[in-house]
Amino acid sequence: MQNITEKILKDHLVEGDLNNNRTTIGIKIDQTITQDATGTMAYLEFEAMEIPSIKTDLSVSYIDHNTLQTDFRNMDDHKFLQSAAEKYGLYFSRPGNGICHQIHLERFAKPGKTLLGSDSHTPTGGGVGMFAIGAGGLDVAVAMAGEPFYLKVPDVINIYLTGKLRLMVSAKDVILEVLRRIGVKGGLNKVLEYSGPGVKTLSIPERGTITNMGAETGATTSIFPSDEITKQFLEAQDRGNDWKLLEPDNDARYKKKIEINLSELEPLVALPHSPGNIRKVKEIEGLPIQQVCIGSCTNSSLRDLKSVASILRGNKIDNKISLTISPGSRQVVEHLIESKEMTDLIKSGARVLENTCGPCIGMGQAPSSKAISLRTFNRNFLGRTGTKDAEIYLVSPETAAISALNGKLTDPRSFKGKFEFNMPKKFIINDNMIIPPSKEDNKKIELIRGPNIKPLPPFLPLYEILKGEVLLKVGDNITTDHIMPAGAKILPLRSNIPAISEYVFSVIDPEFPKRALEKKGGFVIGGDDYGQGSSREHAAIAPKYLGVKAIIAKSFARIHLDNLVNFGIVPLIFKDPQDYKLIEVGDNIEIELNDFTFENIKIKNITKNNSISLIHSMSERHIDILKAGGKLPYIKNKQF
Ligand code: MIC
Ligand code: SF4
Repeated sequence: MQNITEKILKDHLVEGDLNNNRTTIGIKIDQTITQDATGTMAYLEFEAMEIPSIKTDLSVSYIDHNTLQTDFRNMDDHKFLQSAAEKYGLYFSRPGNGICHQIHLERFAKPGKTLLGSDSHTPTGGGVGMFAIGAGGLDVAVAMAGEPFYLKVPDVINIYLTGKLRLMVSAKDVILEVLRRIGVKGGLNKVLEYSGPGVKTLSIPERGTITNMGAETGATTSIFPSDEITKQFLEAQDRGNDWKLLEPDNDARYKKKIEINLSELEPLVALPHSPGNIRKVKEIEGLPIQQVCIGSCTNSSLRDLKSVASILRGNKIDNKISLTISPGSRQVVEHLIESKEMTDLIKSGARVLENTCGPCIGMGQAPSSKAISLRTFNRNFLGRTGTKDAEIYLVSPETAAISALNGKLTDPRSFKGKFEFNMPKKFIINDNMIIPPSKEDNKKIELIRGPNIKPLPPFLPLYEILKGEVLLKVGDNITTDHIMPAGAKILPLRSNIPAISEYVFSVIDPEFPKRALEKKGGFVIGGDDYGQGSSREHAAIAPKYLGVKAIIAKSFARIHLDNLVNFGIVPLIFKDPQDYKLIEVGDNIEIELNDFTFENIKIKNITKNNSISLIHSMSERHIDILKAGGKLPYIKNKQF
């Protein structure tokens, strides 16, 4: 009576008790992925572990984020990453090949296997029944070294699908509906496992869209069964041998069941500035828009762009709209060229961009002041476009395409033209932009370090009494894009911690880095779900570099909590969330960790002469890592 999650976790369990969902388990990781914005740190960390080569079945280093090369820095990073792939035995997906999650689904993902990726949208692999988890770069580096990945035993939530999507309602609307129901922290320490008769009506790219954006619920991962449709997809990718049947047992048990009737769904939209802020498109139809961006790891598959081409065919976009399309991979592009659907896109006025993350991470295409940008992406956080006062609305490719024609937000069901497209029986396979692991003696291979690659700064061990000032107090739903913004200007600094730390919290309080350094560090007070969003460990490393000792919040997002611990910042929680009100910026406080037991700990507020009780949600392992001064020293002490 096992569900899919239990089956895969049981197969991969190396430590802990699967039946006790209050505990931490260690699982074997079969595959890893990194991308260039998190990869440089991950391979510097791997280097620090002094392991000659990776120990996973397969690891891939992708270049897809930092592809706008306005000076030497991004390409310095690419060269470093290529040399690291060669030295340590990884596949290397060259810049311009496509977005990591899209390519991984096409070329490498395998049902029943585990995947750890230094990117929060790694769960895209769940579309083919892979147990795919996002994590910080250091956790991925440690997995590449053959060590288990540790996670809380998740609660498995069954999303039971019935019915069939109606015309112009698509997979994006399914995941927006999930977000409408459970919100941006409804998935915390949970796996969203899909089943029911509706599953077989969804193709693999559609399933990938759903598991991809499951990340926005904070879920550990999302997963679909591996069935006949998965088999056909893998066969069409010339990977029939990678298929295996993976289904829940008939009497599988779940913690909770959420039923979604696909036939009843309508086009949905996520309003600024949270992917959990869902409305029906109908409710705000007519909203004037200035920009439409189609692409990202959520909606850049061949299925999605064929659908867009079908809507744009023979039509012209509105004169006031800038429409960009970033295909997910070269395979997608080659097909669109062969079928001439690329011509439909171009003739309509679309600006076809490189196959990368592009506008999704603010690598170009920043909208105009106060613009409304309609995007098929997964995140609409403040400032993420590169324009602070712009607003992002998240929609399906169908809603985006018809809205681009009309110059305003439009329910795609009003499209009167012919809407049809056919998927190929066999995909065009061309892996010439993926360099396989080198067969040469890797000891001789040197890592190429241009001036942009700076070594990891040394960090001080944790003290038993933490003292200092409250440097910043923020509200609920602070994302890693608030803590460590991305975009074309800041992303090139990802391999240079001292330089990138100058931008910590710059969207909220540009003076923060200066103040933190002047005060020799201190504390940050947060609200609910602090650190939601991306896996970027820079949102922990850079504050650590500035001297941040602890974050005291109402609750934390999973990946960010791991990252804080990995770099020696203590994540603490208000025992009574109301106490959040009792502490202000500038308060001088002390926290005694009580022999590092973390029991009965309190904030001693010297300025206000009061005390506040704290708790935490860390495992014993987390505490050991903190005591060791972070995960690198912890791993080194274990001397594996
Ligand atoms: C994102 O979508 O925010 C990113 C950029 O892909 C991040 C990773 C990063 O910050 O490098 C993510 O989702 O983990
Ligand atoms: Fe890239 Fe955007 Fe996907 Fe992140 S969410 S991996 S930036 S496409």
